[in-house]
Amino acid sequence: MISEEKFMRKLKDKKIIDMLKIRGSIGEIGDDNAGARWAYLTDWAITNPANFTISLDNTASPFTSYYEKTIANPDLRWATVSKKNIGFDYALLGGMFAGSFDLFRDDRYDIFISGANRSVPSYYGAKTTPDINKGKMKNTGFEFEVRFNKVLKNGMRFWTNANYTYAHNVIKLKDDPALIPSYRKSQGYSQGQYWSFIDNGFIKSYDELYSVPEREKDDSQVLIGDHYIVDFNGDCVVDETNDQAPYGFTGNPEHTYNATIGWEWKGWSMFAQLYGVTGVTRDVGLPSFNNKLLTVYDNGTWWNPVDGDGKVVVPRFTTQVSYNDGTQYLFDGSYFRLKNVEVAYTWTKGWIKKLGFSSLKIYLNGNNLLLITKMPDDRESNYGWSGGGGAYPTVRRYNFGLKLYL
Ligand SMILES: [Ca+2]
Repeated sequence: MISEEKFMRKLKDKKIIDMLKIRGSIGEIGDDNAGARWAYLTDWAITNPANFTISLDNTASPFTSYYEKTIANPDLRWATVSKKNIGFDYALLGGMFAGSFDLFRDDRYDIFISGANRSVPSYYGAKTTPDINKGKMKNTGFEFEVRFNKVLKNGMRFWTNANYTYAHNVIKLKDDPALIPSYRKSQGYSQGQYWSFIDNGFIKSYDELYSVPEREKDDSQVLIGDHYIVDFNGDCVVDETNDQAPYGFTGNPEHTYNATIGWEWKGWSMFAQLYGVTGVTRDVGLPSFNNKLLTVYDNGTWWNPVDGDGKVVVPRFTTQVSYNDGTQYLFDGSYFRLKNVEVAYTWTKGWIKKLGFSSLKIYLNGNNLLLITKMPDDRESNYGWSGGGGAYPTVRRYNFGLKLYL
């Protein structure tokens, strides 16, 4: 508590700094949310067929044969998170401003990687690869909060609560194959990073159609009006493994900001809450019927050969051409929202007292009144039904009501 120190006395007496506190913490926690239950035990199973044919006359062996179904890793343990945090709390100018600032860093290590996700050479002899604690991840960020409160001489009060959060994570180590190019590795990117085919607009003419890079799948079905998919690694063929590159951010916003602004005077009160996020990418597949047909979505105009314009690839009824998505369905998920607004009047004196109540509040409020975003629909996450299809849209609401307090 710096503000209690002697050298701060003057600033405190003059009501410049009311309170200033520095704090920090450091600690370790475990995370055991990983892996199969018996991964530390070797599991033997009966072969199929159970008795090998080992003799020259094709009769089965009288002995049951076993194979090592799961190779154990007896050293498996939980992942560890080392958490560090430093911050300060403050109050300034006689309580007019107050708030806090926090800087944090989490280092995760020994992250569980299942055998199926490990990179082992093709000549590895066993059927399954043992699980391992190997992954490393770094999560850093900061949080800033300001509260403002001012009461004027005539009793009018203004107040604000605002905060901003930044969080970013990086995979420091995962069991990526050593010789693949860096854009195909998880290492160096965030957990949940999107990978996508990269499009370079539309194929506009037959001349262009014949000159686009060949696709490994459905090449004969590519037509004018489809996406020109970039051959990212330059080997003259577009394929699933080599031509998807990191694109945009993850589904978790890196920047979150939130502010509530209010005003009160003689029974009247008003407040508005603003909320926004940036640094987020959303995969909105817009499926209708059984495919990404876009039939019921207003998602801009389809590409057309007349004016060579449009925003989305012309949908096909059943056969969507492979690798055609490009970045068409990956949206900048940033938004800015007027989340809540309320206007109210409260009676606390006079007739309301005579009726035997302590107060009466009449209010009109609304949720989600304004939204600024590049997204095709109003959603805050993709965590609904599967993949890009889910997420129930956010609703707009108006309420009018009264609250009577005894
Ligand atoms: Ca390629």
